[in-house]
Amino acid sequence: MSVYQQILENKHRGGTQVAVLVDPEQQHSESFEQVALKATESGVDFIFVGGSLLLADALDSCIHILRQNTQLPIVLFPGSHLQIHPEADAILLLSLISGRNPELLIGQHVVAAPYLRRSGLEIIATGYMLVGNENYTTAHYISHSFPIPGNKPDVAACTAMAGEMLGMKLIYLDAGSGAFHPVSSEMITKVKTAISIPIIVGGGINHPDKAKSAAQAGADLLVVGNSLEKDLSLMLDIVQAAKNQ
Ligand code: 1GP
Repeated sequence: MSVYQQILENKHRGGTQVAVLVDPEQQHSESFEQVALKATESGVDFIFVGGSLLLADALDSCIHILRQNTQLPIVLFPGSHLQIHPEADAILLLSLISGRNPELLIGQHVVAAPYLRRSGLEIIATGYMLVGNENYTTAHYISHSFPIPGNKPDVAACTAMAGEMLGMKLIYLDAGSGAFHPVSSEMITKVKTAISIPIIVGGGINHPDKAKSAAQAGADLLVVGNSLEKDLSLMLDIVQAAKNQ
């Protein structure tokens, strides 16, 4: 079954799935193995791979190690067109619809399109929305875009509606990696009621209570990265908190 089909079927069942985000550049290669094993035993649904920077060109070895240690689908969450790897299962083709930077709305996609076509990857068009009031996060800085203010759920809902009307298959609400405040429940619920495609929520989900709140608010898929880089033992509790809603 395709990755998108799995996300859709879960949404129809009313559940919340969990993806663990692995940043190939921020972790040591031994930890890829640990993440893969822990994710499998904890009931995680997907492994996302991606990050903002290319420091050590570790994408290739990261994907190989993950593959050797888990059967979970590996989904690229690329920081740029340089983070495409044909041995993943799928790629979130992100268009930064919260921003007005043409390179991230369509520019890099044009450069990547022929390569993506040849790669055989499952391509999932995703309306990507940065959200938050915090001073520059890495994502905001790198993307040259302003996030949607965290206290403006109507702006987020209208942006998500436009994304769905333009044909996006997923909406990703992201407070940015390591965000102090995750996307609010109010904003998740408002977006949820405005669209019918699945909603991914990430950024700052570093405690089971935050996972529970986002799941209760209507997130179809939670992405957890930073907190697990610091403490892998959180994984099971976060997965259970998300799924028991
Ligand atoms: C960031 O949504 C992801 O783009 C995950 O965020 O690293 O804060 O979990 P964290």
